Formats: sequence, structure tokens, C-alpha cells
Amino acid sequence: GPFNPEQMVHEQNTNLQVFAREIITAATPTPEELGAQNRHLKKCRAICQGVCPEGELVPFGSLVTGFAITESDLDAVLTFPYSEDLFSTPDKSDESNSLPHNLAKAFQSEGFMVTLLLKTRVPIMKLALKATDENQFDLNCDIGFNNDLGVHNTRMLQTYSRCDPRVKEMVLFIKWWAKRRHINSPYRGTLSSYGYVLMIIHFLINVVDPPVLINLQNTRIPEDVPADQIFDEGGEGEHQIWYAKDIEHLPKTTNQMHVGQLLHGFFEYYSYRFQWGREVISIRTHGGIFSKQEKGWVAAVTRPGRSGQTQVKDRYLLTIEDPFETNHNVGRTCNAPGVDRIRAEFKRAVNIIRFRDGGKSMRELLCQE
Ligand code: 3AT
Ligand code: MG
Repeated sequence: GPFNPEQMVHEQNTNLQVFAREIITAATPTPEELGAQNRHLKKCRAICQGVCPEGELVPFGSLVTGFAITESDLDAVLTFPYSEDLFSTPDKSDESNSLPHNLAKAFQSEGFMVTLLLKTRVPIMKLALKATDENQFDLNCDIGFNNDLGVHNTRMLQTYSRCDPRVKEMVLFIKWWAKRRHINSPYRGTLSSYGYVLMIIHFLINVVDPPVLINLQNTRIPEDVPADQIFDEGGEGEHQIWYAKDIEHLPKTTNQMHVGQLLHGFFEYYSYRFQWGREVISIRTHGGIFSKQEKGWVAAVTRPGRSGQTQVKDRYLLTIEDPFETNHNVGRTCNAPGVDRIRAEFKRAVNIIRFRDGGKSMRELLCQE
């Protein structure tokens, strides 16, 4: 039957609501921090311009969606109007003269710490800069190359966020919790923030009753939409990128639950209803769930990566379909111990919400480091 957190004990939800408000306030970056991020972005732009004048550094991720919590990193993609191999150089042999290496050198000479991760599924350059008198916030920045899909999915998440203020509130809370509980490290076997956001959107579209969100990808495409707004050549093949953007004309939700209730429902759903071993979260699909069997996402496979000799391992332990790149599992970063830890954290959160009294213990236990 429908999953209705309203039927759950109210007192705990009220405590959680008070606590959630505090966490959301603490998690929200200050205007000073956001200003500093934008100054960092400008500086990175100028350095990229020097190396690649025909390129443009486009921000995406949480700084654009408004899902940034304090100390979030900055995500950006360098787009340039040629699509040949990233590593091609005039003399073809000297890889250290390729665009990523030249960018790395330019950033290093400006005092940045630079790490090139070129064997990952999507090659990126990681930048770090310590706070200075000129800019009093540390910078951690990931720069990708010619990968539009992040820009598209960022815009869709932003659109979902505009549909209802509770989307952003839930995201800030869950990101804060996941970081404190160390289950938000995609490079160390757990899930990216993006994965948690997709779990929240699935819950708000398909699980909670009445729904808070409607599925923006599952509405009819108007006939006058040009083809380049429907399909995009990006990542590994062509992808349908269309979703409803005129949200003013969509029906409004009748769901009145406060964020405390929604969070309780969210933790309950992923602790006791969602079948981690069998189900795939798919926010673009009616109902929001596929079986792993249906998608053929069963045994882990190792396949050649995009650039030359690299190998990519696709795991299917926690399965979350990317809303545009539908053959990509956003949860592929999760290994077996990582999934076990994530699941244990969901259950731990439910136990605290169900059985602890008062907001104080809630704060200490639910988000303690
Ligand atoms: P943080 O504040 O940085 O933790 P965020 O909202 O910026 O959170 P991420 O850094 O996880 O989220 O992701 C930024 C964007 O990068 C979101 C998405 O466009 C892309 N992205 C991240 N992880 C994945 C993934 N596993 N698969 C596909 N795209 C991803
Ligand atoms: Mg980010």
C-alpha cells in the first residue's frame, strides 16, 4: 500500500523537525563563503583562458543547484569546440604537452595543488588552494573536460528544487548527515552527493503519499521542441535530455508534511522498504523502480574506459540509474563494505528517530562525527 509517514509517531517527528531546522541552518553556506567561491571560479576561469582561449569554464553541481553545504567543493567543466582525443598533441607522442597537462602546469604556477585523475570514468583535474588574505576560504575544485551531461543534470536538479522548498532542505540535511557519518566518499567505496540527491527525488516523486514532486521527465514532449533540446551527444552515446521546464503550469502538490516527517519517511523507506539487492532507482521512469534483472545490472563487469588503456569497473550493488545517461549506474562507486555501511547508517538513523527522546540526543547521535 502507499507509504505514509504521517501515520508514524508524531512526537519524534516534531523533535526531528526542530533538529532538522538547526542542521539546515548550520549547513547553509554564508554569503561570504558563496562570494569567495565565485571569486575562486573567476580566477580559475582566467587561468583556463590563458591555456585554452577557445574554451569556457562552466560551473555545475551544488554551487549552481543551490544544494551546496558549507565547505562544498566547486564543480566545473571546461568546454572547448573540438572533440578530438584530450591527449592529442601536435607531435602525437608527447603526452605531457596535452591540454590537461598544460592546464595543470598553469594552475601549479599560480600556487594551486593539482591532481590529474585521467584514468577515472570521467577524466578530471582536482585543484586545491589554501585560504589567503585575498580569499579567506579554501578552494577544492573538480574540473572536467567537454562533458555536457553534468551541466544538463544540474539544471534539472535545479528545476526540481524550484518546484518545492522542501527538496533543498532535505538535500542539505542528508548531505550534512552523510558527510558526518562518512558515507559520502565516492573515491572510497560509498556514494556521491549526486546519488543521495537522486534517492531523495525518487522518494519525493514515487514514495511519499501524496507526492511532493511530479516526474518532470515523464510528461509529454510538446511538438514544437527542437531536436537539440531532446537529444544530446554526450558521455558514451546519445541521450534523451528533455524534461518539463515550465513548472508554473504544472499542478501544485497537496502534500503538507514538514521536513521532519519527510526525513523520517526517507530513512524508513531506505531501511525497510527499498530492496537494495533487487531494485534500481530510476527517477525518469513511471513508478521510479526497475529490477536489476530488467536492466541487466547483475554481475560486476570490467570494461575498457574511454581513454586508451584504462579499465573501468562497473559494480551493481547499489543501483541508481542516471536520469540522462541511462546505462550509467550512479551507485557504481559503492563497494560491498560501502553499501553495508550506508545501509547500517539508514537503520541507525531510524532507530534514533523512533526510540530516542528529545532533540539533544537526536543531534548527538544522528549527525555526530
Ligand atoms: P558536494 O557539495 O560537492 O558534495 P554536489 O551536489 O556538488 O555535492 P557532487 O559533487 O556529487 O554533488 O556532483 C556534482 C555533479 O557531478 C552532479 C552530477 O552532475 C555529477 N556527478 C557526480 N557524481 C556523479 C556520478 N556518480 N555519475 C554521474 N554524474 C555525477
Ligand atoms: Mg560537488
